[in-house]
Order: sequence, then C-alpha cells, then structure tokens
Amino acid sequence: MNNKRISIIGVPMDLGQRRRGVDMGPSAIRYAGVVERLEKIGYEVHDRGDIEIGRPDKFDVVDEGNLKDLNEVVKANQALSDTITKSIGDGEFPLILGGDHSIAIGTLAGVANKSDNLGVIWYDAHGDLNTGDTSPSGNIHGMPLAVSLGIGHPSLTEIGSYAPKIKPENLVLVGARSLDEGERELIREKGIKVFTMHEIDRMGMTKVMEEAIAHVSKNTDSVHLSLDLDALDPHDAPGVGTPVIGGTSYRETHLAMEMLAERNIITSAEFVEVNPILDDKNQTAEAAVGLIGSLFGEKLL
Ligand code: 6HN
Ligand code: MN
Ligand code: MN
Ligand code: MN
Repeated sequence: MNNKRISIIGVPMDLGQRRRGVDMGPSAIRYAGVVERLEKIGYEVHDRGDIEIGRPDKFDVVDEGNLKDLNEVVKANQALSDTITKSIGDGEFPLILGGDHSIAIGTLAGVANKSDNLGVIWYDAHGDLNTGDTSPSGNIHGMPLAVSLGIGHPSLTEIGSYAPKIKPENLVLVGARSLDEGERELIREKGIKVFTMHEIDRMGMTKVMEEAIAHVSKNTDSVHLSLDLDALDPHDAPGVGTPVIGGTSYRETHLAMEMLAERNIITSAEFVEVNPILDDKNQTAEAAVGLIGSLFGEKLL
C-alpha cells in the first residue's frame, strides 16, 4: 500500500439485522490484534475508536417501508460517512470494522465523497441489493449495495446529501451464492458483474480476481473493498449471523487479498459481520485479521 497511514474506525452496529452480538465485532477484531499486525508490517495506525450507535426504544419503533430500525441506522451511517471523509482528508487509509453490513451505506457515502469515480469489490455470500420492497426480512444489512447505487428509501440513499455513490459498471461481486429474486432482477437490469461460487469453482480464484481487478480498475480513481466474512465458508468463518454453506475457503480469500496487495489498487476497506457470540474462540475475528494482514502486503518471507 502506498499510503502508510491507516485509520481504524469501529462501527458496533447490530441494528441492520436481528441477531445480537455483531456489535462486538470491532472489539473482537481489535482483540485479535489488528493494530499490532499492521504496525508490524510497517504502518502507522490511528485508531479513531467507535462510531456511536443509538438504541431504539420501544416507543420509537419505526419499521417504515419494511426497514427495521431505520432511524438509528441512518444516524450512525451519517456519522460514519463524516468520519471517513475527515480521515481521507487527513491523508489516511480508512479501515472500517463492523458491525453488520448496513454500515457500508455510510462507508461508501464517505469514501465516494472523496472520489470522482469509485470502484467497489463486494466480497460476500449475498448481493445486499435489496430494497424495502424486495427484502424478505426488512433487515437493512441486506440493502447497502442497492442504496449505494441510489436505489431505496431516500433517507438512506441521501446520506452524505448526494446520490448515487457508485455506478453499476464500476462494481463487482465475488463469492455470491444466496440471492433474492429482486436482487437477481436488479443484477440483470443493471448488468452488474458477478463472480458467483460457480465461477470461482470453474475458473479458480486467481482468474476470478484477475478479471475482477481489471473490471473495477478500468475507469476508476479509487477502489473500495467491502468484505463480508460470510463470503467464507462457515467452516472457516463460523461467527457470522447469516452463514451460507459452500463458500470460499480461508486460503482462497487469503490469495484474493494478496492479489489485491500486489496490484496495489485498494484505497479503503471494511471487514464486516463478525459476531463473536456466534463464533468459535474468536476464529472469525482472527481470520479477519489474517486477511487484513494479507491485504496490506504481509509476507512470510
Ligand atoms: N449480509 N438477502 C437476505 C436479506 O435479508 O436481505 C440476507 C442478507 C444478508 C446481508 O450478510 O450482509
Ligand atoms: Mn430512537
Ligand atoms: Mn453482506
Ligand atoms: Mn453476507
């Protein structure tokens, strides 16, 4: 990575889905040694602490338009967006630790604000392309990518006061194996590039990442990596709220991170959905830290 200064931003968000414990994700990743690991590779790390997450009270339950806990999700993402914009303004590489994936709304709002044409790699078992109309759950963590494309409830799409944050042609999905009907339609309609598990099986991770990197770096000036730990097989990452069998191995994901490091294209990153309550001895947080090490160019020899 050219930028030797990293700022860590924790987002203890659990309101984008219904399983408690994912709010402890940032702590679990810090506990697994993320700061020490990055310092050892030679980075200067500025831990900006955690974004404050509001608590919905029972007299204030707004499920407007099939969007659970909309108000608190909007507020936290606005604060996250502002913090990221500031961090990039200070010359730092923002590394965001989740928290459920609804935080990508604020991440992309903050990052895209500082870019003219942002590329995004969405490494996830899911598409996260739902809206309140298509979502089977009403959980906002299944919607951040649609929101960033400018599709969804205005209070979400207008975070940062502009929309859309990204263009469909600058986006690539890797690892998908669980898509809802509305998400499939959106992928077809927008012509979004997707490497499902089928392509990973068929082509191998090396070829998939070569093509994914070529796709997102074509016309872009910066590239964000959004890595949902549930992209990994539950055997390698058990501590996630929405596990799906048949995922990428830790090794394959590790290789993907090394290829991103070699090509030096990533300018911001987030690691989300680590839930220590569902985990096995912090295995998933440790996997996240291993992957972060590879992304930032850690070498054995
Ligand atoms: N994630 N497609 C399902 C939904 O409820 O919309 C699951 C979403 C999972 C989201 O893992 O970030
Ligand atoms: Mn409230
Ligand atoms: Mn996700
Ligand atoms: Mn997912």
